[in-house]
Amino acid sequence: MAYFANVEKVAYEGVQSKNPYAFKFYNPSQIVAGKTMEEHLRFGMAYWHTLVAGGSDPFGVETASRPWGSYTGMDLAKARVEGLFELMDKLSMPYFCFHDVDIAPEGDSLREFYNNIDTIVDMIEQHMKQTGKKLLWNTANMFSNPRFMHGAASTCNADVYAHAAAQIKKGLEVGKRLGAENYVFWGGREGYETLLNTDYALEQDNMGRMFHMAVDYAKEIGFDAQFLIEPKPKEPTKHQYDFDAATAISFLKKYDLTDHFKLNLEANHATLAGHTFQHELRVARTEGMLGSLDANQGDMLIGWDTDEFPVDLYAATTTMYEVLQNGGLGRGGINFDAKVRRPSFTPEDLVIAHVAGMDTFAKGLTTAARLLEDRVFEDFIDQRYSSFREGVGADVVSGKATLSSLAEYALNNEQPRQNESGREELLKATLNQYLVTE
Ligand code: XUL
Ligand code: CO
Repeated sequence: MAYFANVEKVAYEGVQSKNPYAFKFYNPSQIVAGKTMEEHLRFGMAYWHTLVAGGSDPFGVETASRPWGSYTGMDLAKARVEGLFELMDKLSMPYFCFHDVDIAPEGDSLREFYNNIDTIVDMIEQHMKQTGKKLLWNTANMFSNPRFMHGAASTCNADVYAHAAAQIKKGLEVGKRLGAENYVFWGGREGYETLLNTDYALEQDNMGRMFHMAVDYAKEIGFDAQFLIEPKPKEPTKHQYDFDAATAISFLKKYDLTDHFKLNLEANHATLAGHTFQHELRVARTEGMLGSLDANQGDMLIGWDTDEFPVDLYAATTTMYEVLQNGGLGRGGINFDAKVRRPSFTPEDLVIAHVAGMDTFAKGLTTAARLLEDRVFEDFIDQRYSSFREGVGADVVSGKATLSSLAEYALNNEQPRQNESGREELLKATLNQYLVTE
């Protein structure tokens, strides 16, 4: 059955098109910097926002009208699978991502949940075979159910810890069966509300233990996906342990997990941590830890994780600049962890929103590729740090310099080299020029 019967398959029509159901910039087969756009961008659809979310917010109930809205229970779960594959086909979206609870109802017991998952995974597997669509990543939702009120891998309740382990175990089996490229951990409740009741050290150690158990089990069953941690500083907890890229990397180093994990970075999480998305990508790629992206954006005027579809060309350009510098995303991709606004309640809005997001990143990619090709920032940066390629600077870089040798140099250096302008405004204006020209 067709849920989006009045929407044709979205085609690339170019920047002059006025058709809301056409790509203006995303032309999957177009070659950019040696690869097709499709190969660079590896777009993914987020099951929880697009198939499950209904538009509720802390102040109001659901508003969304969805073609599968009349179903309940397992029938609803099955209808959503049909909706997913139809939407992915219409949007030429190659990948999707889900939490266990997105695809199947939890039922009354863990056993029932496992059974429900198996039924839906059978169906998803069939559709994947027929359509060639792929699973970018799956994960376990260990934050919605009330049992996780104190955390999952960082809970104070060992039985809840065991339940979390059971969900992860099943998630890894599902990932293996569906050939997932990655497996994600986002610790929504892994953090604290107050340190007055918290054993911080035990909670951190227990999280480290859970990740090692996941690595061991994946090895045991031959699941070779890339593991990813998705940092976020807060919300729902006041303080989330995987605060940002730097904190998550330091955690992974402490628990000897860097060989098995990279990061899944999300734009709105970066801004909640007081960083740009580019900052988070730069930190991760510098450490060889850039895994995958959750594409969305927050709102300057609202302080929470609004998960808006990304339409900011500037941010998309600086993001794709980092991705290109990283040599691509490897097994990662660009997952639209984004939801339509509450008043954008029609099924058509789901299509329009993805078109907007995909176009934004396609344009970000082409602009970033041109900036790199012309070495706009690279030549400037090379020149800016040139004093570290000769004389005393070269001694610092090679490790030859000591505090004493540098002090002696400074004492004898009567005319130090003058500082030069950082030219921030010029660089930003140049980026603007690249954004508005082809
Ligand atoms: C929540 C969030 C999650 C993760 C997966 O802010 O981003 O949806 O992406 O659990
Ligand atoms: Co996310």
